[in-house]
Amino acid sequence: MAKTATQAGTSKTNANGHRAKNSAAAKTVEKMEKSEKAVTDTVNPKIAKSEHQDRKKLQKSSIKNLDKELLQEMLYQMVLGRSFEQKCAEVYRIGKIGGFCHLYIGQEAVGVGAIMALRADDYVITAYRDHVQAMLKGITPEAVMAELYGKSGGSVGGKGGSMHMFSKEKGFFGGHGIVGGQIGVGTGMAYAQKYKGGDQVTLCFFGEAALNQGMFHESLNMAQLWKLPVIYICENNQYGMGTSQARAMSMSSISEKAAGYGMASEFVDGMDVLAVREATTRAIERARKDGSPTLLEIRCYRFMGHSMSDPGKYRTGDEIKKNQERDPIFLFKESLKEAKVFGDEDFTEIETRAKEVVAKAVKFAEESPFPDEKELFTDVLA
Ligand SMILES: Cc1ncc(C[n+]2csc(CCOP(=O)(O)OP(=O)(O)O)c2C)c(N)n1
Ligand SMILES: [Mg+2]
Repeated sequence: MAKTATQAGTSKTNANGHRAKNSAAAKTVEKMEKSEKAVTDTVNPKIAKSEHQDRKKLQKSSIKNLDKELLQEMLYQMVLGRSFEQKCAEVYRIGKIGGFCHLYIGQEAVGVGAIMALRADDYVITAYRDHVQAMLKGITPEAVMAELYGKSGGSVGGKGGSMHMFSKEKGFFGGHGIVGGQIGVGTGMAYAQKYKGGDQVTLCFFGEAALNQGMFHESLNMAQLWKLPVIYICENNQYGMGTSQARAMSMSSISEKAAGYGMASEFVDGMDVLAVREATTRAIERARKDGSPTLLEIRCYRFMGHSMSDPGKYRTGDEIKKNQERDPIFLFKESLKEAKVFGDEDFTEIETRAKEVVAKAVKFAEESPFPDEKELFTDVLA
């Protein structure tokens, strides 16, 4: 069952990251909590549809309190992330991008909701599914695409590729390929922030499969003990490569694992960008105030394979379709339209703008030269 923050003194919110504002909303929240199990269980398009409707109600009540420019930027960033990655898939298939390539399609609400709640001087670290998060932290689409192409204009000169976007200036510390490895590094980054005496925070993203690694448990223990300003974001897309969470983890409720370390935690619906933003904002406030860490379990679903080379034989088309009924971009657009914040022409403008940015990024990557041969032995650590 979904959990609210476990620490005394942390804010009391409902499990889905929205504060219940009236009794109708409270009832909807209750229903959502009951259906949490249904999100992951049997393939039932009817349930997916009713969850979509319930979630829309919550979004519409949150939208009323938010600035139109912010809403527009959130939608733009989600659409940009989606268009960018669709283009990645396209150019990967014609051999422009080599090596591993893990797409974020379906998970955009997690990155956008969480990273847009940060200040520019905060830090982010993540795993290899990193293109969209890198852009959200300020690395340009050109530099991300050129990195994917292995070109010198890339964020690390074309020597990192898809899994290793990085920018110290922007506070984006990778792009890591070792599952769970970044949890320890992220904890160290938060230690450095505290040591230096600022009030910056670190968002440390990882997949649910990383939780079975010792690194997760050791890091949470230290972060709580030493009060480190880190927000652990578990993007629970329900699969680690071809293995479902149910087959690999003895306990399904990830947010409850925080209780073992006396840490605050929340379960959040990762299809709802506003719920993600609200839950992350609460966690950030706690971290800035006295360094308290938080574990957020953000339940989502990846619409594409694990990587571009995944044959996808471990799940059915029906299951994917059911989850696509809850597409985070579609949901947010519908809520914005029904709340009369945006009309069709605004969506067209946003989509056109995103496509133009992606086209510019591809042009930049195509025209950027490959790294010089003399770069072969620079930045090499052995
Ligand atoms: C320590 C380690 N073990 C195994 C792998 C191989 N591997 C790469 S991705 C992956 C699955 C990780 O799934 P999850 O953490 O849920 O992230 P997702 O891909 O779903 O975003 C595995 C096992 C690895 N890279 N590192
Ligand atoms: Mg996963």
